[in-house]
Amino acid sequence: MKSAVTISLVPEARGGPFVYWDDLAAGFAAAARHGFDAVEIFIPSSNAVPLSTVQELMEKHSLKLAAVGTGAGWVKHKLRLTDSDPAVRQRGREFIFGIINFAGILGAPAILGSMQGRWEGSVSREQALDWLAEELTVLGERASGHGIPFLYEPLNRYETNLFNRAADAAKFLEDRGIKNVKLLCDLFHMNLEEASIAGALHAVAPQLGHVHWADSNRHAVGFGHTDIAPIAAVLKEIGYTGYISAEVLPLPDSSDAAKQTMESFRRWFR
Ligand code: LER
Ligand code: MN
Repeated sequence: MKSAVTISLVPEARGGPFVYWDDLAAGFAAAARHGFDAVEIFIPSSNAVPLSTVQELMEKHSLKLAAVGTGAGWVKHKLRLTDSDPAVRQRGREFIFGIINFAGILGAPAILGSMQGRWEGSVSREQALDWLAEELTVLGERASGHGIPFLYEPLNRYETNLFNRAADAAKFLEDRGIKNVKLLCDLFHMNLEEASIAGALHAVAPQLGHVHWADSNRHAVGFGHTDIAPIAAVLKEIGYTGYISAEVLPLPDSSDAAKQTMESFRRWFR
């Protein structure tokens, strides 16, 4: 397993669960100082940051890129893949193509989280799921051009009504024959939605591609009340070798959230 910490360059996401903010170079330097293996970044769009800048920082600090989020597509550009307007869905797909390419060149997967949207108004659940399947199929294919999977993240009920639980999302990917899409399991969402976080991780083991490592209150693991022992045990038992990435609030501040995350990572996985 490998450790990662989040950096957001999206002002519209302010208040969100990211450890470092606004300054990519400072975020990389801090991640290296704390001993992380990688960073996970949230960028306003694929052309907002030069690829070479990220490449140079990765080399300078010997850090990998764990993943690149597409959340700005929703919070900044209001693009959703299940929007009733076909032009919005199309722009959403193109926005994510850009991120897949950006991340792919740097050896990382792109994530679909809040851009999945929700079914509501004139859009039935059935219709939204058909669109979601179509988009995930195309996005998985596009990512395969880089030899990297695409990541789909079930979210809690307050953020989407498409998929809230990991096993439901895994079954959907399987039933629809969607290739090269892995699941991102976020412990914060799972704490709200799963009967058993460890049980759900076990159930989706073959499809598990990435983990957002957060406590019950979305603070760094150890700052809330999630029982981590069975979760860590199951990740080891299933032979998970991917990223354990801290998508948490920068509380009490970024440095303490990063430090606590590394302490939890070393405690459970080293
Ligand atoms: C994204 O990874 C996520 O978990 C959502 O809650 C958006 O912040
Ligand atoms: Mn997440």
